[in-house]
Amino acid sequence: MYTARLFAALLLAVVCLATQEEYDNDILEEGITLTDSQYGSLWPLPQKVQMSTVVFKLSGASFQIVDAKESSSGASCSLLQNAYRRYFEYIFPSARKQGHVKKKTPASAVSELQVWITSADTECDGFPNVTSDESYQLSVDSPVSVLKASTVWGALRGLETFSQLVYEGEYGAKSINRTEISDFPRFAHRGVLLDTSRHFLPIKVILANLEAMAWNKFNVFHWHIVDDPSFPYLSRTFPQLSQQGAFHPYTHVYTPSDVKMIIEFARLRGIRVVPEFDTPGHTQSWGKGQKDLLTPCYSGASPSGSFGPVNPILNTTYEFMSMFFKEVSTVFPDAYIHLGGDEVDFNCWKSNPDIQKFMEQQGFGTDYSKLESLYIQRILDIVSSTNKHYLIWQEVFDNGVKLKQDTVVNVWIGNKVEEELQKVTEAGFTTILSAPWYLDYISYGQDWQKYYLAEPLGFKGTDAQKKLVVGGEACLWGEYVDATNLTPRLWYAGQNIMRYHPNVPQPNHVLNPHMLRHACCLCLLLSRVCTCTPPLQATCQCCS
Ligand code: CP6
Repeated sequence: MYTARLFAALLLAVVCLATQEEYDNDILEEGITLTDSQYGSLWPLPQKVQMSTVVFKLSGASFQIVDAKESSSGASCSLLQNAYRRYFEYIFPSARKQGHVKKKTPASAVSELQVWITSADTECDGFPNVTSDESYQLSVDSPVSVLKASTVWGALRGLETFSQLVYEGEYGAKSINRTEISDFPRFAHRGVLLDTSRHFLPIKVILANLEAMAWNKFNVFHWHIVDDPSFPYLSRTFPQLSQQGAFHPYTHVYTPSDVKMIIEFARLRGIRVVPEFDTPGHTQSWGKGQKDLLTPCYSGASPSGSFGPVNPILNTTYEFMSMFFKEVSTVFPDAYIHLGGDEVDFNCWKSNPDIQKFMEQQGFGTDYSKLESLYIQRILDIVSSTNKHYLIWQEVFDNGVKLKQDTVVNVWIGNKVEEELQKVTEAGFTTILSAPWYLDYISYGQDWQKYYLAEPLGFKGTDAQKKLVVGGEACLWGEYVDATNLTPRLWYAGQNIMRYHPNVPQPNHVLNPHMLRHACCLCLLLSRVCTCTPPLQATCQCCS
């Protein structure tokens, strides 16, 4: 059921990642206490909101989103022009296209939202990164509202906020209250992990997810693109990897142009795409198209026919990886590549006589984590030489691999999270937290409570250490997720979610128009028919 309740358990992650800790702005200019419902559509709640009871109308026939005269950005910035059109259509789903006939605007209406980019470098044609400035100031007034941001990235967040302020007043007229907002995200890295190996995810599902991420101000798509079950990444250098390793060599692959499209769709929404090529474990699918890449496991004195992690003792392994990551570094523009390094099973390495011999030569004894470290070290050097930074799962840090100072350690193991964050930041590494936000994991009970309560800065450490926590990620591992359930599982977890968190103002109308818009747009994107509960039927146009 795609209804307004679409907003997910995930939102909790937003609560933790993108909102302030305490709200003290509940007093209106006019001195009236603001009821929670007026904040109802603002998600995540901006840092500072001053909302008045003065209401302006907004008409699809006259309203437009335009560049402010003073703006350093203009008609040539297609990212913003695109966003103006998109947000206009969110606000007026069936009205004329933005920029056509202009009717006279009635008094007490907002006729324009002027978008003012203040920095000389608007970053319009660039890619967002971890230091991007996403702050903005929004002033909603009549007849002109102004959205001010130093770069396009802040403007995108501000447009989202503006659209969230619009609601349907009496007789369905679009309305917006006089409001002053200034906002910036609490954390720079607000990620969602999707796994396209356990189940192939069609492009439109990935795009729908990126759309939902933008609505919730998430800014990193961590693309766990390949893993044991399948290799859907179509490599130009090694096409046999997906030819042999994908679930289907033509229909269940991401071609270079697919990947390009996903990256551009994300960029237009201020979202980074960080690919993960997880090695040396989680690589069964790589072995199908790349002979001798994986370690042959032995049963007694002879090969058992099964394979383990990447073979770390062959030169050919590193020759292959050099060429592979050279390609990956050109296909994905983000400054970071996630190199995995998690859950390496040593049993196969232990069984293999060549590996045993190598261990002896290196003086590693029986400590296979040393072999793992040797492998990872070489991969890190290979990737550094392509001028990329890298992220790794926490085991790589735990095993004492020597890491470049700009490495980001991804903490995912659910127990001792605080201890781990303390250690990682004490060693001076930047970190992002993924535990406990495993939205694929459904227990018999309300998982979202613990998601809301998780606090990335809740460990003992200095201010300098806390600054190293750049954010977090909600993970949707793919074992039990495919195109049929991804969107509802990630973005919808029942209306009570919104009501639980103490920091989230409680909308007294949970089914507010903003959420409705989200639900409807998702319906359209997924070309699925959704059913709406009776109060919504009148307004939810895409629902039957
Ligand atoms: N796949 C890969 C996974 C997990 C990891 N790596 C995973 C396992 C259990 C939990 C969370 C994640 N499914 N490649 C670990 C990062 Cl609880």
